[in-house]
Amino acid sequence: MTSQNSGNRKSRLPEAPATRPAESLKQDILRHVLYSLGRDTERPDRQTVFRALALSLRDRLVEKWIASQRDIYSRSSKRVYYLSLEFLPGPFLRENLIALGLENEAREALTDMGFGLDDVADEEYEPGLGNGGLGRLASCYLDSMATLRLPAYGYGIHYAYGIFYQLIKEGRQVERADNWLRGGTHWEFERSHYVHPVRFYGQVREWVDEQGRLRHSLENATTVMAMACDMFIPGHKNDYVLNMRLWAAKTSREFEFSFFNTGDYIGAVEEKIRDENISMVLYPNDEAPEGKELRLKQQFFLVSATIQDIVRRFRKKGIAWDQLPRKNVIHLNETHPAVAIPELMRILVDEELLTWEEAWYICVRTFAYTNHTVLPEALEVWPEDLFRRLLPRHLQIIHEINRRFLHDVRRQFPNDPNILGRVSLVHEGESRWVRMSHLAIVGSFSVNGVSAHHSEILKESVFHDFYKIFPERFNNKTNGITPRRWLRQCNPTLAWLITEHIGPEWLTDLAQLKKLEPYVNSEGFHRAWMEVRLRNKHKLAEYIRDKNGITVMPESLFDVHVKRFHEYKRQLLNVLHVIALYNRIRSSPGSVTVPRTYIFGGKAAPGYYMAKHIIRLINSVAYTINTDPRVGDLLKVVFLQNYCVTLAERIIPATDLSEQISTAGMEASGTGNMKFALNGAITIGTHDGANIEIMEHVGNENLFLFGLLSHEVNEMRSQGYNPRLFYERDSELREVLDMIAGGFFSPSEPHLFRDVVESLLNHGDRYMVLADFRSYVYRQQDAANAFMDQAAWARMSMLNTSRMGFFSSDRAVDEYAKDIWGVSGV
Ligand code: CJB
Repeated sequence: MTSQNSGNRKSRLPEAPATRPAESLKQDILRHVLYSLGRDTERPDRQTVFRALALSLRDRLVEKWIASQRDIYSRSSKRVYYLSLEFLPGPFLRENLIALGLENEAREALTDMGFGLDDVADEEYEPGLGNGGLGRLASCYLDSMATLRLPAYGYGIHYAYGIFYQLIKEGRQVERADNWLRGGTHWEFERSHYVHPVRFYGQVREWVDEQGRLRHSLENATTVMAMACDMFIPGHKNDYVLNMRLWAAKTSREFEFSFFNTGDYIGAVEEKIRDENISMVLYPNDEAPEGKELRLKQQFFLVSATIQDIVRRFRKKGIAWDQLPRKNVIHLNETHPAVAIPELMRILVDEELLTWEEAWYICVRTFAYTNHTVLPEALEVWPEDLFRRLLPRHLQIIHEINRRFLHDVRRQFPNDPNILGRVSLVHEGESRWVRMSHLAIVGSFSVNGVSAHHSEILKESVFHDFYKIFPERFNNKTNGITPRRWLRQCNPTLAWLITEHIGPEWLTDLAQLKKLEPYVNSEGFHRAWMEVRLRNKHKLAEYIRDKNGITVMPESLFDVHVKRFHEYKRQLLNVLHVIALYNRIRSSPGSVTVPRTYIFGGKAAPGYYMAKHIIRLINSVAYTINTDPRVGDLLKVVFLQNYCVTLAERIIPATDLSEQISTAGMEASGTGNMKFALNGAITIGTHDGANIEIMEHVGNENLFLFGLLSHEVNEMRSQGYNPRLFYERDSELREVLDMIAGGFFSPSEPHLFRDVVESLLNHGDRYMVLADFRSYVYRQQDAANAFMDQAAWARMSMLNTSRMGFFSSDRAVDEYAKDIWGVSGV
């Protein structure tokens, strides 16, 4: 039964301790309904049952967490601290049930109470504490660290508002605040006793102490408190649980009662609000930092609180500071937390009174940095003035790091004076900027990219000078995804089919999927495989009908492009091809034989005009095509609003063709590409990021690669790329662009999309859309032809899944653990 407001009347007040796990879970749920949520156990609604179930699981998680912590303490293991401004965990319920091995028990307990597990799970609203790939990767890695039993901690920010909720209204993206906490915090513990002061602004005072040492301290600083909120991340059925500690900003005023006694009550409250703003909202910009003061405050807030936590734990050991790197590694997820480097220096030098040399020796052996992007606009820089105002002592420390670093570089490269300006931590021009990637490289013992291709680009171009200076620091760690969420949880029937044939070991050893290969020639397995896939497509078709009112054919080719909207990800290239297909259907009926359903999803940064405009174009094209009777079932275009982890879990298992079509050289890795292929979708993609490695693993014949290679992109650019030539030479492309510019898809506003076409024809087509159009069209035709032979398609699909073992985040995290962190499982 799934009714909203009534449970089964068998629900009772808590009874004596039960013996069966399902019964004991049910008793716990009822206890939480009554004592934690204050509701009548006779008629809890579905949301209440969800929350009570979550609390019952939290009880089990906290017990295992305490045991895991004791284990780490008793072994005195080296610890890994993973610092990230973003985590995108997705809904927790199913993941936690699977990890705890309690799925069947929960189903039974809920059925007994008159509820369905799926309906209860649908009540969960996911915490959107990340923008996209980077935050989701951090969550996959925590899952793997827990499964590998690593002594690790995730550290981030407890944003009160996560990534905005996206609505599509009249074809446009509209942003709504994401109040993910409105339903309460059933998964976490607020630790009001774990608070650390974080100090900004003020002035540096220099003084000489009794021993004649030059000392620095910060005067007149503003203090904000960081309060820990802990969420638990269980390993897969291994009784091991990690902690993701997210800091929430609290005013220090609450801790200073005297403040209120001075009489300015309203002023005090205003200050409280200003302080607590720090953790109010996640910046919704993906790969284009906004450069706002509040963002730098957020970064330092995370860093300062975390380093204090790390130092507190280290101090308890009572060992010398030079042992810090032997006992701890601090991993920087992108440059966002890179101010941790001067912060640790400050503590060691200013507070612990180590010499600069001693402190630097410790720092450079403690930090490791992952770069996730080569987009020039995404490489973080901060105006030096802002830094000086907000973090005056840290800027001094950065200057001193830079002075010593440049001194060494000058000695190493006496004949290349220009190198100094290129590698300096401070860019000196009309205005001065602190370059966070340079700080991160100079202050870390390891610098890694996230796919083989990306790591080569770092060494050869973006950080080439640094590679010459510190060749031993550079390495690659190709990204991975957790198979627990991205197969077992999101595609339970396919997971079940796999387990039935090769056993369950693949869940923690994804290379085992290879064992599926003997079955690719079995007719029975083929049929079962395709039946599962078709069932998934039916479910997605239902969802599309419910949400968008569009009827799509489950048998059609589901061609899916879901990810953040960014010009380099080239959703525009995709829609140009959609329009070309539409024109073929109109001009020569019968020329398009494979019915397709195009599915788009993704958010654009609220201030990113072109990305939002492309969303609008897609929706306008969708409307024109879906309402044109000549098209019928041959072509449908759907934009699903508010793409997030929950929605990804619905879409990915139902996808036939996965669009991974970034301009070569621009997508560092991609992880969506892995999720689709793992679930048996075929990739159409460029030679970019991890696509290249996916190709190497699944075989060239099992995906559709097209387009320029990254060196061809560079050559074409340096030779003077002229997009107009492609327009003039290609009549099909010309027709498509003329339609957009001429208002075909916006008859009431004919000029609406003119600037989209302008960006391609008159503003240089920075992302080489026109240069890749023709080869994309050809490869799309290949994909359609392949889809017509369903047996061959099924084979490709199975081979994709069976050969994706390498892309497990367990493999990736294991490489980090062995090659960078120097830790092993407890
Ligand atoms: N990435 O999501 C982000 N945000 C950034 O600010 C920089 C990079 C993405 O990180 C993913 C995880 O490594 C990559 O797979 C993806 O290519 C990159 O764009």
